[in-house]
This record gives sequence, structure tokens and C-alpha cells, in this order.
Amino acid sequence: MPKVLSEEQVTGYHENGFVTPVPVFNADEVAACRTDVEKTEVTMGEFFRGIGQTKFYLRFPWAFEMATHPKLLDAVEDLIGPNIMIYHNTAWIKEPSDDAYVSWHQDNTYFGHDPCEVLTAWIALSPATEQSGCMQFLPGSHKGGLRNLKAPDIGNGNMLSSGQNVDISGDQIDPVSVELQPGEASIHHAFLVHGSLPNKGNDRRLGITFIYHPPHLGQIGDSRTSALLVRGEDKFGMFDHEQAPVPDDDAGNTIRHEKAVTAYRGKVRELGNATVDRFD
Ligand SMILES: O=C(O)CCC(=O)C(=O)O
Repeated sequence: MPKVLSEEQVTGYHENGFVTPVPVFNADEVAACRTDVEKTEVTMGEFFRGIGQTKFYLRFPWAFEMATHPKLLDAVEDLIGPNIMIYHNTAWIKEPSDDAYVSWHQDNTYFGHDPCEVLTAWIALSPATEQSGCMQFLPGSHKGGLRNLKAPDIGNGNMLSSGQNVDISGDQIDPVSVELQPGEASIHHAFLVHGSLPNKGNDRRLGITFIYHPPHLGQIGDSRTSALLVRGEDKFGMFDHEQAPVPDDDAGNTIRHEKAVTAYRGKVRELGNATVDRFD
């Protein structure tokens, strides 16, 4: 029996490559999360555009709390089982009326997990609508593994500095817009083809993602990376174990965060993604 998803939602995830919407945070919780993100932007400048774009659940206790919210982990458990590691996370912030968009891509291009039993939970901290540039998914596109790429899309507004640009011209399926209210999440498979258009609304479109996988997976390539065990146990030792951020130890959290990001970026490069300043 699944813990929070219905049997239909679990079947739908395997069939379509995503499940949405999944209610996670109540109104007070989501307001607190948005405040935490925006306070970090104010006090730390461009933090989320540099190293903070990657794995910041290791740097900030509030982000670790978000990533380990029981409702979120229950939904993840329904899809990948009781042993859960967090591999990555990022902030996807589109300002009102800016030209930021995300080209068609697959997340596992950057992770290399094999087999790809990896998923991304995208949590809305403000309304994600067609107007504000919500994600669009290509249902069922997770089934074919990694796709061929067109020439990189290096338009100024592309939030993927790799310009990853999956060729969807032969697909017969229409993209689905994934609208979310604040506090809701969508969860997608790391092979699902997805992207998003610019924000034409009046509010910021704020999304935080966490990427989860079970511990038994291997990774393409030679370099080792790390992940944080957040539920169950790891009997496999395929990833170095990360440590949750320690309240009031920003110096220690900073060191541990930077070490994990260095390993993460090493893998991204090894997989052939010569990104400039974003690694997701
Ligand atoms: O936030 C977006 O528009 C894109 C997010 C994305 O590509 C992802 O979560 O993998």
C-alpha cells in the first residue's frame, strides 16, 4: 500500500513519468520556505546563481528541513522504496517578465545514475501557472532512455547553461503544462523530457527541486560523488555519505557543501556537460 499517493498515481508515474500535484507544505510552511529563500537572496547576494545553485540542502538547515518533510519523503518512498538518498537540489527562480526559460532536457544527463531510478520533486513556493512559466512535461518520454540532442540552445535566457536541447521534433505527444499552487509539488522521472517558458506574470515564479534515489544505483563514469541518506539504510556504499547541515555551524556546513559540490561538478564534467556556471 502506498503511504500518501494513490495506486493510480503510482501507476501513472511509471506510465507517464510524473505525478502531480502532490500537496506537501501547508500555507504557513510554504510562506516560511519562501521567506527563507528570499532572506538568503538578500543576505547572500547572488548565492543561488553560483555554488549555491547546487546541493544547498547541505548548507542551510531550513533547506534540509524542506527536503526531509515527511509528506514529501512519503511520496518519494511510494515511488522508489523505503531507502532514500538526496543527490542534488537547486532553486529555479524566474522574475516577472524576464526572459528566463528552460530548454527541453533530461535530468539524468547531469547525474549519470544507472539504472535511472531517480526522480525530481519540484516544489512551488509561488503559483506556477502557464502564465508564470510552469514546467511542461512530455508524457511517457522517460521510457526511451537518453535522447539525441540538437545543437545546444545557448540563448541568453536559457537557465541551462549547458544549453541541453533534446530533439522533440519526432514526438507525436503534446507537452502537458504542470500548474502548481504554492506548497504543491510535481515529481518527475530523471529521464522525462521537460522544459519551461518565460514568466509573463506579476509575481516571481519560485521553485525548489530535490533529487532523490535509492542507494543501490551505480553511476556512469569513474569519479565518485556523494549523497545524503534521509530515510532507511544504505547497504551498498555506492555514494560517499554526506552530513546534514548543523545548526549554527555555517563554517563547517560551508566546507562540507563545497566538497560535495566539487564532486558533483566533477561528475557533470565527466559526463560531458561542459557547463559554465550552472550544473543542473
Ligand atoms: O523550473 C523550471 O522551469 C525547470 C526545472 C527543471 O528543469 C527541473 O526541475 O529539472
